[in-house]
Amino acid sequence: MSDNHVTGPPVLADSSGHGDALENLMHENRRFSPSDEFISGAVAGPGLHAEAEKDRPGFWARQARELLSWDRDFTQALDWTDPPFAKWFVDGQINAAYNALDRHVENGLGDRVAIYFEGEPGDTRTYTYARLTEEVKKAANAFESLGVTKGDRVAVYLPMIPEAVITMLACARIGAVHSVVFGGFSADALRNRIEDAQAKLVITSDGTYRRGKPSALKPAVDEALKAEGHTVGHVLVVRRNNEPVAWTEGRDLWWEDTVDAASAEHIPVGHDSEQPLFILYTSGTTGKPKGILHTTGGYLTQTAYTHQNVFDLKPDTDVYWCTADIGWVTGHSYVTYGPLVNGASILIYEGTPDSPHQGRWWELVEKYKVSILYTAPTAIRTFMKWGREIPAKYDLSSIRVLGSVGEPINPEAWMWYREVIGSNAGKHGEQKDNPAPIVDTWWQTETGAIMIAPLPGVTATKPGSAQTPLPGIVADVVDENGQSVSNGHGGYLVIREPWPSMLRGIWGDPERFKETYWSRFQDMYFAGDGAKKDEDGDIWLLGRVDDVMNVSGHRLSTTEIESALVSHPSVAEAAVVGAADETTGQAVVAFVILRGTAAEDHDIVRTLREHVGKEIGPIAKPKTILVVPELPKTRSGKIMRRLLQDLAEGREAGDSSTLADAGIMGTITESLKKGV
Ligand code: 6R9
Repeated sequence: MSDNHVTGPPVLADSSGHGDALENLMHENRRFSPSDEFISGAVAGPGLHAEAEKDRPGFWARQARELLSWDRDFTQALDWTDPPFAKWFVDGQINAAYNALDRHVENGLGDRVAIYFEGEPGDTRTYTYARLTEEVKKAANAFESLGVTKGDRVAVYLPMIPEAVITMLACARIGAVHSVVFGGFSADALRNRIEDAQAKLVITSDGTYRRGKPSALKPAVDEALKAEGHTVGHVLVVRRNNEPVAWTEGRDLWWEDTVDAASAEHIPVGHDSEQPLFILYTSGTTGKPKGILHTTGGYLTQTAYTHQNVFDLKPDTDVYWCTADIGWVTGHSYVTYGPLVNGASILIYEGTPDSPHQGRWWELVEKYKVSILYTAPTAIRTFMKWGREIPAKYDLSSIRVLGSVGEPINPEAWMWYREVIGSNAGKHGEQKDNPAPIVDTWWQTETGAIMIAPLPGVTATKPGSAQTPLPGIVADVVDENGQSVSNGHGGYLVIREPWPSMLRGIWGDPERFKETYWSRFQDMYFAGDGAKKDEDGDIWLLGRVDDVMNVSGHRLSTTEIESALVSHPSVAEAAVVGAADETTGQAVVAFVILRGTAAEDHDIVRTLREHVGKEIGPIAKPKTILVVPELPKTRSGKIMRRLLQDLAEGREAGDSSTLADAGIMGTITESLKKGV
């Protein structure tokens, strides 16, 4: 199966996970214009679109020069002579860490808070820009002393603690390429990523805290490095929860002995604009996760530009909180790079939203006077379930911009976000006259930064729509043949022109890069999402049209989970679908055919869930595993997941006329009723 394989017309299949969402969406006609007050103070004005349309590379060149400090100016904004391999800001030299740190200190902002940190147990730390710069310099010296040099890969397996940001920036400073692996991924997943990137150094912690209890991380690193022949020379361990850890002498080092002891003098050098900055693995439609490669100059330009304009950032007064984990691209672009390059004050919170109580986030907003909040629909829907009286107990009056990312936001969640969070003007039920604008931001690991979103002082927002490509971005919705659809119609979301923060490739596999993203439609980047243009030409995202599921805003591949299931000796065959789920958007539902006597094992479902957790990570564990005698297949042997999805979502199965065995759906339904 090829990577760009499309499983069905997106306008028919609503994979956004909200039942009749598509129909409802198209009848959504509420509009919320920005207030006069917001417009008059807004960072982004309507002129940006016009400027970008006139001369796109020139527009980006201006952003690059105004938002960033270059060690050597670039000679050309874009080199697109060898598509799809783009070079942005050609010949430029720049240091990402200098841009995120030193230059703010040189500009007299050393005392501004860069990071407010709140640990799950309630411990706090504050890093000013001066202190953060010093910490990053020490880390850069320490990494160099461990033999890490420009171009080397560093695997990062850390919780949401300041050392995660320090590590990323220290790598960037010395030109090393970080590969952050989400702490919720298993030892096997970590080993695969370490091997694929041939990492030299791993940075981890003893662990973290989860719902009031210590939770371990280092054992997974030990497990991942058990096999001979890996490339890792050292494991640097941050002490976080003080739990005892196993120790490999000569390989393992404590952060406090190594980094804290290093010199705080470190002179940054400019790296080529196209110097690799990081690799981040993401799920595609084939089994093996892809290492998405991002480089320096273009990535920094677009993350800083979008962070400033989409969130209307006023860095001297705002407190910005993006709730994403650094294990995801949102944590790269909108926890670390965009905000710090822009000199913002950010909040980092280590734990879960319900620890020790379900008001923890709102308590943090009140405590730190968070003014910009950026989170995911799955979190909003969870808060909806917990009840509006919880946030109402807190003073959220500081909030002035709200962001959403990760999956389509259904209009109900959008309205709740606006009314309950964006309108709160105090803990006694006071309401704002002008609720905070909501920006629904569409983008991907591959796009590096936000691509489609309203501009808060410009766009009249619509609940549930990401609306307009940002100035400088040329996105479109096209039909099967790559023709632009007219307003009121649906199709496939594509990007027509290169953009600065676009992925530069898949680590170690240039062919797969072309094949995956650039072969479905000629000369266009195909994102994997279905979308629709409404009567105004605004874009509504409808979810993935390939075999990628979106569970709580996390990308999971059906094929990857299927491979994990069939790797268990009891499983003969498996098919996985994403079924609509009220809270998580989609939930993983697996249909399995068991081997031999495995069906007699009463614990088999639990065993298989654990097995997937071990192979990929707890987030990939199927919510439901259904044991079936057969799977519906076409004559060419392709599993018809659409039919299984109907079953998983409690519907009558749809058209099964292309099945090799027409009676199969009846057999499956019967067996599910009886229990095999
Ligand atoms: C940033 C991020 C990307 C996929 C993407 C799409 C979905 C993200 C969305 C959205 C509708 C939004 N997605 N933002 N769908 N509206 N505002 O999430 O990156 O983890 O790579 O996922 O997420 O399906 O293709 P990533």
